Order: sequence, then structure tokens, then C-alpha cells
Amino acid sequence: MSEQAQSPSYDNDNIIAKIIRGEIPCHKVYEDDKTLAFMDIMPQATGHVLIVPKTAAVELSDLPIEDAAAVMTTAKKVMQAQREVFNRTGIVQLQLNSAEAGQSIFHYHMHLIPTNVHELGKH
Ligand code: D5M
Repeated sequence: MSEQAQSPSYDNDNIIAKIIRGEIPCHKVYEDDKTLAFMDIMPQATGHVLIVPKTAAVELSDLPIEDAAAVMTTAKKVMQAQREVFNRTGIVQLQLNSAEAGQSIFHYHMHLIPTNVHELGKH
């Protein structure tokens, strides 16, 4: 069997873990027992939101399926709110797995960005 790349071990002091524990402030837009959604501090478009599970997971491969389902349920709620508030239908869903992919905070997070995919990185 070929060796598979492993995600790095979870660091309890990453920024998102501190936000979930309330040690770093955030602009919260939604919270339930399994997830938290807050505004991205470096938005790629107006209304850029991050959705995170409260469980410790570096990336998708570490995320238990019930937490993945909770993230997706929250994403659908946030996306609906973004469409209503910003009066647009185009929402990019983005989620990076590993530093190789460009992930910079090593707690799973999904971006929901009201924009066109071709406009990403131009803001
Ligand atoms: O995305 C990491 C994202 O996290 C990036 O868009 C900036 C955002 N970020 C960093 N610090 C904060 C705080 N304190 N609040 C809100 N958003 C933050 P990645 O997919 O890892 O490249």
C-alpha cells in the first residue's frame, strides 16, 4: 500500500481555536453547539464569512462526518443570509486542505465569499 500524506497534528493555540474559546474577538454571524460563523478579517469580497466546526480538526480528512454535516447546514443558512443582505446570487465556497493548498490556519474553516470566482485574489 502506498503511503498517504498525513495532516499535521492539531495545535490548540491556533487562531480559530482561540476564537472558538473566546480568547480572540470575532464578528460573529451565527453560532450553534457544533459550529461558529464569523466575518473574515481579510475579506476577499464584502460579506466574506468563515464557518468553523467547534471540534478540533485540521482539515476535511480529520473532520467527523457529523461535524462536516453541521458545517454544511450552517453554510446553507449563512449563504441564504448573504444572498438576502448583499442582494446577489454568486457565492464562492472555498476550503483549503494543508499548507500545500494554501491553508494558513490549521483548524478546518470554510470560506463563503459573495463574489465571482474569477474575482478572487483581486481585492
Ligand atoms: O484562510 C485563513 C483566513 O483567516 C484568511 O482569509 C484570513 C482569516 N483570518 C485570520 N485571522 C483572523 C481573525 N482573527 N478573524 C477572522 N478571520 C481571520 P486560509 O484558508 O487558511 O488561507
